[in-house]
Amino acid sequence: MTAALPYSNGLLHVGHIGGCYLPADIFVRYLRSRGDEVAFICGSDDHGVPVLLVARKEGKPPKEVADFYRALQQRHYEGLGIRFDIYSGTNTTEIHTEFSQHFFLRCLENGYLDKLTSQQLYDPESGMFLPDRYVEGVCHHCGSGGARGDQCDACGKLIEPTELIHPRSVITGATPEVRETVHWFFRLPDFEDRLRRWIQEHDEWRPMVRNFSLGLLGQGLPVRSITRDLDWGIPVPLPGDPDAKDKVMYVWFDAPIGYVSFTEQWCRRKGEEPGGYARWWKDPDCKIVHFIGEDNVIFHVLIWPAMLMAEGTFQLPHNVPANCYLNIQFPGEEETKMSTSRGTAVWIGDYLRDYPPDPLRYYLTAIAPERQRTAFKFEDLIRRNNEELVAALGNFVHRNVTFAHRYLGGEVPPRGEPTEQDRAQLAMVAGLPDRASALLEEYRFRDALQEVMAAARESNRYFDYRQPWALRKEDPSACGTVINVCLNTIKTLAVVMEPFLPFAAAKTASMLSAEPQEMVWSAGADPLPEGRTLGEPVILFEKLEARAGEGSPDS
Ligand code: B3M
Ligand code: ZN
Repeated sequence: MTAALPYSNGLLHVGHIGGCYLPADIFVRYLRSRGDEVAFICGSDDHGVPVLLVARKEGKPPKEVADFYRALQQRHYEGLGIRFDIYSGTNTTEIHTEFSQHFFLRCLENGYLDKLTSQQLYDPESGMFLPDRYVEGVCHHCGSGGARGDQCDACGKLIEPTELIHPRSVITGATPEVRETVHWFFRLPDFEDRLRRWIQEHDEWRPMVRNFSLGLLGQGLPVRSITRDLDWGIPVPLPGDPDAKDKVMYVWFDAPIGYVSFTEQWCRRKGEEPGGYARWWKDPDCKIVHFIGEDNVIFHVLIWPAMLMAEGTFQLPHNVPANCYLNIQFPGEEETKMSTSRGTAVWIGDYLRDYPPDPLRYYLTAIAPERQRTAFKFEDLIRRNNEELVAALGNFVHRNVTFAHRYLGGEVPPRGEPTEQDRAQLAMVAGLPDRASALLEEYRFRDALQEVMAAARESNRYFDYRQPWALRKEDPSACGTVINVCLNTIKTLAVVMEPFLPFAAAKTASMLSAEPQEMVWSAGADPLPEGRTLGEPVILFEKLEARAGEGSPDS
């Protein structure tokens, strides 16, 4: 399991988290609960122009910038309960250099790289070539302004920098000139047929992912230069070739290789012999899943699989569940793109200073842009926390655990002869893990969470209908049965909510005095032993209030 490697050039905001890190974490937690062996791999994308531009602005060496932001990113993931097995960085380990150079050389040996003299944009004022994001202009595909020299945000297509309309150097503002330089080009067109067949076989993939990629294939893929005139990146490993001097790999060439090199790094950290990565990347019993955002589809569904085919010994990804963009909407304003530079985002560090992680995980899943773009609204996060997490899920758990402590000696009461309502409730809950699984297996995280919440609401209705507070005097045995049914409901809810709300699930397990092996998916509907002593009741979700200014730009 991988989640896209964020550039180590800035802070994480809710758009990043909702886009791929949270769904990946949910899926990993679910698979582990189900008993699968999972490697959850991530780290920062340290190379290329994105980091160089920030280094320039901050007047620091790129390595210092990458190390700084990587450390903060790691802290923010941890704060949200997103638990990678390894969070590395493409500029942190020799292993990554070795793997990247191996891929480059294999692609070359296998005849998929051409060395060509090509025309590149050059900034006469700064005296340097302007690869990728060093140049901006109007997109030659769709005509939108603000297209960067690597990709257009508006249409998602790759940009050929020399074809940008009205190009402008990001460094000096100068109009670049075209100069010749030698680069290595990846023969992407050689893979068109294989890529098309492979994508067509996967009719279970999200329609956006398939349609976008098949659409690009329909227009024909270009050869892509995979080297750059920069001194920040993985060196081109051709010491005998004077043309390779001062060239590094294009950041999008070495970045996805990070998934593999970080896997190897993790295996060695666990004390395995070199080569441990192969069990994950080459054995068809292992399935590779890449969680990404919509702007990365082209790289993960076309270019990276083509690189894997060119290398020749790896398996292809099993699925590439991409989310669409998550926009943001501030009170009284239009919905807009989240943007670090314009300050239109909610940063994870800021959020975690004032609020607990589960409500954000909940809200980001509830509005996940799985099929189309959606918008983050801070006041909706607060409202849904209060109306849904507090009022439905938290309330159900709290009212039962406190009832058992107050009136039933803090134990799981015996289950007597169930009524029709008790039976219906038990059946509803017994089916919950399977209903949630079916949705999770299809990467429908939003719908799976709705199943959990629907079950919580129905359970509250059951409690209200059975009125255990009245039964306590009229029919103590029936009262015990209702609380027994409810405590078992809570157990199943905790198992099924764990991937989404891990902090609340852990608290719930301790209220039930449950051992870890009782809280796995397959044991989710197994009954709690009667007579077990419960843990102290704790509050799962606090009622939240928006702090003054929260949810406005730059608050
Ligand atoms: N660094 C993320 C981005 O486009 C990019 C992902 C690399 S995944 C191998 O912001
Ligand atoms: Zn465009």
